[in-house]
Amino acid sequence: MNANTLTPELLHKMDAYWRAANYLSVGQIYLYDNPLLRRPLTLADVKHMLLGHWGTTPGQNFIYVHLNRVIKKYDLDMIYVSGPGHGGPAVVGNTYLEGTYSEIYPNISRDEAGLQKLFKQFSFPGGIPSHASPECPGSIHEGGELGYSLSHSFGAVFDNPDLIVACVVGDGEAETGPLATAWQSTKFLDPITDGAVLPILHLNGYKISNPTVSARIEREELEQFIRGCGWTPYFVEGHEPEAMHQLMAGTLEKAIEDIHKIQSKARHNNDTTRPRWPMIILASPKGWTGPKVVDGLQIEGTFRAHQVPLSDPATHPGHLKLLEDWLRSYRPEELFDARGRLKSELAELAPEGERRMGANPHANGGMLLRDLRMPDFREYAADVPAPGTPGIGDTHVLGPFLRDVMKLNNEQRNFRVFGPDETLSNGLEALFEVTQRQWNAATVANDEWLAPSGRVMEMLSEHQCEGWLEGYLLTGRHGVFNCYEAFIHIIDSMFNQHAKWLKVTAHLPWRRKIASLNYLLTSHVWRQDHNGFTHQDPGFIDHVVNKKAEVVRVYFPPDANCLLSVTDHCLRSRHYVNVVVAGKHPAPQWLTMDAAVKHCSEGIGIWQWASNDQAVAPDVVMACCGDVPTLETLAAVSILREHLPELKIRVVNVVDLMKLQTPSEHPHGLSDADFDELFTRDKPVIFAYHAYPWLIHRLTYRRTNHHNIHVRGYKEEGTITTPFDMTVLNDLDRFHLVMDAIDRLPQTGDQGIYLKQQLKDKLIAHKQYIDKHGQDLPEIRNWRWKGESA
Ligand SMILES: Cc1ncc(C[n+]2csc(CCOP(=O)(O)OP(=O)(O)O)c2C)c(N)n1
Repeated sequence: MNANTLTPELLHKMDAYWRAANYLSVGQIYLYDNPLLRRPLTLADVKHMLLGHWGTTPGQNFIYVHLNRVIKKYDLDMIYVSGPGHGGPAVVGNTYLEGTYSEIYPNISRDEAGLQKLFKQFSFPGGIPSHASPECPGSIHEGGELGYSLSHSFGAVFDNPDLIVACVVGDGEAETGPLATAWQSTKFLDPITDGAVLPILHLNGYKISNPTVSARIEREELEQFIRGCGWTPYFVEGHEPEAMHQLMAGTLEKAIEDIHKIQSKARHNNDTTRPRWPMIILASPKGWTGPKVVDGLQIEGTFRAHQVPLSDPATHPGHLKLLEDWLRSYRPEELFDARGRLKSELAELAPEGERRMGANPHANGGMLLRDLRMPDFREYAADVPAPGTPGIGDTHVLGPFLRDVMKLNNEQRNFRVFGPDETLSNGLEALFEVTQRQWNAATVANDEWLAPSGRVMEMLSEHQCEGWLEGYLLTGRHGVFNCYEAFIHIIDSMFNQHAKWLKVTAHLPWRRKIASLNYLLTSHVWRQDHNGFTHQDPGFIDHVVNKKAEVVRVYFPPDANCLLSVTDHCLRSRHYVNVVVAGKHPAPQWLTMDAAVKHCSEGIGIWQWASNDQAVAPDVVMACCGDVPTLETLAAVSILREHLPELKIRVVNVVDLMKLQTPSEHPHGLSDADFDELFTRDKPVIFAYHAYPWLIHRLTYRRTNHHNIHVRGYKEEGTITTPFDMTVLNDLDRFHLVMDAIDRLPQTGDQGIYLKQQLKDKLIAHKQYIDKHGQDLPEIRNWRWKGESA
């Protein structure tokens, strides 16, 4: 690498800029006042609670100043993703130095008063978090939970051919499962239509109190690992600033030029051969430029530099002087002018306008968000001449609608479908009529629907699907994640982080709203006939509803027309996480499209055509939520109505789960009066629910009639068995539902007792039949709703 990339003058200035960023970082962690050290440091100038992570910060400051230079030199459209986002002082400090911070937060002005506030607010009550949090301009990745930086970065560059994401990967972070797999993302990147990710593995050697694996294997082994993942690694290693600046500058130029060469070769020759993308391994001391030795212990270059290297001087008096020496070592008087503003000859090193990484619109994706062009979902309706009409499988009906969303937005290139190798299995085969799976590794005869450019993203890593989609949404595009219901749990924690991001950004006026994160969960718990227990887990819903009501929505469309209506709504929505649970197997259809639109708009309602309590108060409410519970409930209602015709039954179907909560808990919540009207104040409610039953209690515990709500759902009884037997194992089947009703309706008297006996016998007959024939009884398989029409 050229050791003279930088002129001495430029090197000197860049080093000064780096010192300024380091100074601001230490200031943020420690200082309450006296931001320019105009007077000797006193105890009163130091914060009481010292929080933050120093160790990663100087390395990230170093990277940032060097990225600024190449952005200017090559006029790059670049954003910065901080994997070890706990190094918040680096991104906050750098966006302050480049001016974006004060533009967004004028109170944090570019002068001494602003500096004082910048320092004080960091990790301070009422201030900002210590990570690259949503409050930080230029950030699409908080980095609090490690592991997702590279996936987010790839999501950001899909369909952004001119964008480069500089992604700092912590060497500790690199040990996480999601990150370790994310290196493979290059096999899913089209060099023509997508941008580039430049990973910078920050090999500072340590995590919180351990060495990192990458740092303690032979350099050659590390190099081979990275090469094995398809990248060309460039090492920048050392600790002596001058040499490191030259090395980093030369290496970055090489990497950017490699990227440009790859892209222009691909774009000019229409050559999509999978390139070896460059990446950088920056090996620098942890806590670089910080205190070397404190109280006899080595700090710089060890794990001890991870958080705050010096303790509270109130309890460690000697540390006050060490802190002052440390701060003064950056020579702030050379960096800031009399007003406390970064000197102009240094400030001019930063890019200008939207080329500043803190001001790049890609990092505030809502600014770039364009509405999807939407087909009319009504045109994809399943024909439902009467309730109970057999259907082909609800997701198979949805497929053509998604296909046409894809087609209509092909030109805008802002819609993708993500999934871990299940798009076909989940019934969305229609997508492949208009697009392919994006795939940039080898193909052989008999492969299907693989192409360098495609809009279906399938890697067998739920983490990548989630991370890519999040990155895609955060940079202003739209998408759907289709997944087996049981395995969506793999990304529980990623969902958490995204939901937190949405909650915080919803209240930051300068952050524009982004498209919702849409999950289509199918191949669900009730229809895992051949996969069995491992594939039966509807618990993601319980997890999701823990999150802020303003952010989460959960939908259980009972049939295909409802699924179309709900999906249309979700794709148009903003800044939510929408969870839609739907079946893919042939199942009865209940509502015409008109009825479905009304039902889904209300989210919950009485199915009048299935009820017979129009003239008088009901004796029992049969409620259902989910496609299979709806089927079993209607079958139960038909048994009740045939055998106990006097009984007045009301059927309530729930599409929007959040309707069950009170409006004080969720904006969709039904008022108490409306809830009482549907569920009565005092009649038994038999509630058949798709997932774990206790959630319904959790959502309704404040309601008048809560003590009468009897819920059936999945209670962790599963195996490989017939569809109906799955419901029997969990007492959700029609026979149990009828027996539940009879138990709560003493007025059914002997008729009820006799019916119950018949149903118990039926359950035994069912078991005997499936044991012998391996399929459900004909009367179950062929059951059709014979009641009145919708
Ligand atoms: C998933 C996850 N596990 C654990 C932690 C706790 N944690 C915070 S920082 C850190 C070490 C990070 O090391 P590295 O990625 O190398 O960053 P750096 O050394 O640059 O700070 C750990 C384990 C976390 N934030 N996220």
